[in-house]
Amino acid sequence: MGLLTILKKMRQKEKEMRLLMLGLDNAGKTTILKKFNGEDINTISPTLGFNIKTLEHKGFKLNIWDVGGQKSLRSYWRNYFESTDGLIWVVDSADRRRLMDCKQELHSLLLEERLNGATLIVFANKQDLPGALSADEIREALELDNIKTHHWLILGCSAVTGENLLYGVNWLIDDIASRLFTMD
Ligand SMILES: Nc1nc2c(ncn2[C@@H]2O[C@H](COP(=O)(O)OP(=O)(O)OP(=O)(O)O)[C@@H](O)[C@H]2O)c(=O)[nH]1
Ligand SMILES: [Mg+2]
Repeated sequence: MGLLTILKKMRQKEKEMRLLMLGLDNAGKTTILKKFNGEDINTISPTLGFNIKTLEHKGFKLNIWDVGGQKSLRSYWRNYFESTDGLIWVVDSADRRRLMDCKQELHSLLLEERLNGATLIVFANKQDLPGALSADEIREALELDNIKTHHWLILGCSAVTGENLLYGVNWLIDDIASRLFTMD
């Protein structure tokens, strides 16, 4: 039995999943993570390294990695790719100016070999802001329909109101579970 198989079996037993949250700076990654975990969201500052949160949800142990998205930090993203089961791509839906940037960063991630098997959820965040583009508009701008290599879903959400966060995470872990744990 190869090492990878053994590692996979161990994770299967613990029902553990590794989720990686990425996106441009200011998208709302850290706010989403804190809101999802029931923490105060009023004292968040830009992430210069990463945050990791381990939480139990629906019988799974989720290890959620939230990595800073500033341009100078993006070259470090690759350090977090290994063993990623789910990619959470967070978009500031009101940041029209950087949508092309956002699209390019996402599509180059999807070419990464180490993210090959990962399920993708795109959170079109900040839907509570009046100027926010809808999830459909973000889907078009990011050309999500061209993605054939990964299971994906886009959802409008708000880290401030909490809208759709639970639904999105549930969809993500259901999709991952159907790939990883169907042999039980
Ligand atoms: N109105 C509104 N503001 C939000 C929402 N989510 C995040 N914000 C705000 O957006 C700003 C950036 O949020 P962060 O969670 O720090 O963003 P981030 O993606 O972690 O940014 P980096 O750590 O720099 O990569 C903060 O001022 C948040 O309060 C949202 O859903 N609605
Ligand atoms: Mg952050």
